[in-house]
Amino acid sequence: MADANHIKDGWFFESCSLWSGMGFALEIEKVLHREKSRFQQVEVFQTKNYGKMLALDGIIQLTEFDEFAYQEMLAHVPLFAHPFPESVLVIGGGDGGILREVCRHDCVKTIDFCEIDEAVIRVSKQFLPTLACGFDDPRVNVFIGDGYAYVLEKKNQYDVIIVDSSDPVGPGEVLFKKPFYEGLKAALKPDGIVATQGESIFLHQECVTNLARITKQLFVQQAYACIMVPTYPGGNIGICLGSLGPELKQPARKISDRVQKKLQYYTPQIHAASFVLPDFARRMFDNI
Ligand code: SPM
Repeated sequence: MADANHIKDGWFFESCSLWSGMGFALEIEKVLHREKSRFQQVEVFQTKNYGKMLALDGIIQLTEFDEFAYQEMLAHVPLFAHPFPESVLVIGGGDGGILREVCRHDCVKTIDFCEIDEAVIRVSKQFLPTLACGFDDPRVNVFIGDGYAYVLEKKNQYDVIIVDSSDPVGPGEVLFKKPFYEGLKAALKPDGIVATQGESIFLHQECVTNLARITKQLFVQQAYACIMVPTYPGGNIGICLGSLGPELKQPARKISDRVQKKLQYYTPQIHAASFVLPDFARRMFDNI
């Protein structure tokens, strides 16, 4: 967790034990919202150059400037890798950004959405309406509760599961462990795909290799994709994917012109390219 005093002289400073020895700062113009929910400190800032920013416990979750990169990739890589996803589960991501992207898929018939902290949804609806725009979609069923417990109750139900978690510190830590992944596997249909927030190949090598090891043990296919996101530490974040059937590194379906025109990051080309990793990372994964 970041230091509670993360604001100084009009700058928001993010630092965390997960990337110790470095920090990231954004100049802010205004605190738009601040509350202590049952689970965490929820804050929204107006930044000088990056639009609005959502922070949880002092860790940047997104800025309006580049949120599309993370949300589009975490949603569309698994969804386009699946030949016909009808039933989708999204865990976490109360800001609604992932949900917005999932809703773009007409073939998806039901979207179960489980978020532990109602405050994140409420605050995002108020301050980040361009992200929190999918909650009224009739296909969406919202559950407020613990994603870990939710997953363990589900069996053989979903074509795609997306886990938009915060970092593996505190309560979020269980979402990076093998029992959770066993639950995800059991909740998937026989050809299902799971995609989870996979941290950074530069900054969190132990966490990343551990996720890769778990998915390799449990799934038929395992892969890791990289996304450029300037406002995450190191400017990058990854997606850890596991598949019980479909090929992950190529889209299985064509994207319509109508959907493609609405996106800013995802293309079929970047889908494939995001799996081509720098050599140090390739070796890291080869050795697991
Ligand atoms: N829908 C957006 C929510 C963002 N969830 C992931 C946030 C991760 C924040 N920490 C980034 C650290 C990257 N190594």
